[in-house]
Amino acid sequence: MADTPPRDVTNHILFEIATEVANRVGGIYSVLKSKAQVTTAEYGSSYTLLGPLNRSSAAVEVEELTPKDNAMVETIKSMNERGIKTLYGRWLIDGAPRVLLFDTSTAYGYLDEWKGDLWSTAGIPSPPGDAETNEAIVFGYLIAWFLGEYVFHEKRRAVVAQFHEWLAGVALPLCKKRRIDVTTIFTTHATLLGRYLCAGSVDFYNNLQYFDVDAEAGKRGIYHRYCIERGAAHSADVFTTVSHITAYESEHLLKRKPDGVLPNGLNVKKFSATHEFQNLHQQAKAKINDFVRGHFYGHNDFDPENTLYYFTAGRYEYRNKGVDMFIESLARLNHRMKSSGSTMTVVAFIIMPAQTQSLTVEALKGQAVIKSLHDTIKIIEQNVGKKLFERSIAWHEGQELPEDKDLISPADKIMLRRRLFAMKRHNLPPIVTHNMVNDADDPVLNQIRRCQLFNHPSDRVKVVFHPEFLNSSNPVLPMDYDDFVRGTHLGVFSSYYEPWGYTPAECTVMGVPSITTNLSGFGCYMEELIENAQDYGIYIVDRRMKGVDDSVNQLTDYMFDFTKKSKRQRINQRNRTERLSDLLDWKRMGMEYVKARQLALRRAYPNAFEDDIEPDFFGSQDIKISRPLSEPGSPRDRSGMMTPGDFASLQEGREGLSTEDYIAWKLPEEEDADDYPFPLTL
Ligand code: G6P
Ligand code: 1S3
Repeated sequence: MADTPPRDVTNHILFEIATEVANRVGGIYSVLKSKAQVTTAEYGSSYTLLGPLNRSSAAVEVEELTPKDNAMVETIKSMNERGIKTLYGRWLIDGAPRVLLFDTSTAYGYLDEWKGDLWSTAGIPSPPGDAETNEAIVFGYLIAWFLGEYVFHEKRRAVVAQFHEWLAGVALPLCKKRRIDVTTIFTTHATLLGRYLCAGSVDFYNNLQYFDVDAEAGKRGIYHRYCIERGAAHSADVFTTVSHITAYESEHLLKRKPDGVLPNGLNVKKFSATHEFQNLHQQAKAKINDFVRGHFYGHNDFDPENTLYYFTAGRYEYRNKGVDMFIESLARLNHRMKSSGSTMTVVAFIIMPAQTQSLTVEALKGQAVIKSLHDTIKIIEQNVGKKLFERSIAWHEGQELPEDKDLISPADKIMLRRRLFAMKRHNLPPIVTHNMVNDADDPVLNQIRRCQLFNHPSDRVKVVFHPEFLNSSNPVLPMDYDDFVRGTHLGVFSSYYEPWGYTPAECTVMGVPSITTNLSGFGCYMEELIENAQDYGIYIVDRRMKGVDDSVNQLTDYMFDFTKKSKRQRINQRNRTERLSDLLDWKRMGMEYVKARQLALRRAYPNAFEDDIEPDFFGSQDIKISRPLSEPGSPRDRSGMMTPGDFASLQEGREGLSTEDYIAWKLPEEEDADDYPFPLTL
């Protein structure tokens, strides 16, 4: 056989494969979308995302293009000729990466053949009736087909293919079996078994090494899915997860120790001055105030100035996302605030989509009565102003000043009285804003019932369950999620199973303090990086070493202490929280992706590298961010890469990429220290 020249690893091509490309389902969409900017800055047109075609979301998210790269043109042509429909285009997001979407419905004719092949080549079964798995198989075979053809046409440059999550993982064993000349990375954002086991009532973390994984998967009817996930993890050249805690879980449940951790970043947009985001908080809070006035009509006996908004949000996984613990802690907080005579009120929001029928009449009525009251008072205000003005211009020297008697006309008084009567209420303000499909069995509602958090006037903690994602066209709470988060005071995410956790990370970049746990990837990451995370508004509940009751008490303590902060302290803390946002920027986090790709290239093409010793790409570097700079004795000169691994990128010499593309993180300079005269915690 004639020697083929080695593939060019320096100038390689990158494909990222996932089911959430230009198709919002969950967390992976956030990862791909927010990361796009740094990846296109690095790769330009050498980067393409591959996903299944969802026509309705692609219609708004993707602009069709004609491919220019010859291998891409030839590969698409050949697949199209065999009946596979595709859409090639630009994803309309920051960075505008190229995407190639496969219409899986055009490949179902091959399903039975592929299922048989999957069994004979990889030993992975695929029982009938599992539509999600069928879709994963069809997509996986299309991807393997695409990659095989692509490297046939592109013989010069190396190809890195990074797969996200089991749903995109079927192609991995196929690439290996077919010896397709690509190097692969598999990144898992959770494990199937982990999610299932945690949602039940097992002591997950203490038993990780003892689970009989095949039996547990079988008991839950997910053995075939588990095989795909495990097959993907074992077939990839490089296997990674999103956090150390999920790495540990993967080692035991998928039986392969990950090569590295690729934490999730965000596309951080910085404000030039802190007052800008503080003003946004104030504006967004005013909108939440409007909602609260309507929702609690007839019971607005708490002062908005002394009211704090706490919230939790996410996918409705009651136990995994720690909603059980949150509600229990709210009940204890209520008790603590009552017994200490607190003058504060906490309104706690739970934003988690559940099955609903419609908004409740009560929720709609609440907003309507307050709007009518508002409109009526506006009319009265105008009438009063007009009358006062007329009396004033008729005033002569020597007369008494225009009197305020009868400024409100009898008709206006009647109108006002009607509005006040409409606000009379014989029931308590509702807990939930929607009619639930399964009200009696809903775990959140049942926990609220058990804890008797019924929005009684004497309660210092009020609860609002909004079982639908937020959006600005909602008639009851018309706000987009980001605006809502900005207007709150504290995010609470007491998760039991949370491989990463975007929700607290989003709070941080918006300058909103949050509570998370040391069972979440984000919590562990921040705990490792910041010496005294609480000073920065990052509170971490210990759910690892403490018993449940102690963890609940710790969460209650955090929430209670927060109610004791002065407004000034809250403002200062928000400034500190926001200053951490560079820490979560993809410009830093993306570094771990660079390392994973380098490792994959080294493993597939060792001869292309001069030194044959694989560097420890992901070895950890123990640098901590110290106390806030306003605290005595804190260093001002600390800087460094500070990602979980040290930077040893081999891409340095590559055209188009320099270390400058990825910022070295440096704690921003503290503003005038006089701005922070108070100790942070009481
Ligand atoms: C921001 C605004 C201030 C406002 C404050 C309220 O900092 O710039 O004008 O007073 O928010 O903070 P609070 O924690 O009470 O919502
Ligand atoms: C997963 O989504 P989830 O909410 O089911 O992936 C996310 C992105 O990596 C991650 O943030 C989250 O913790 C995982 O759980």
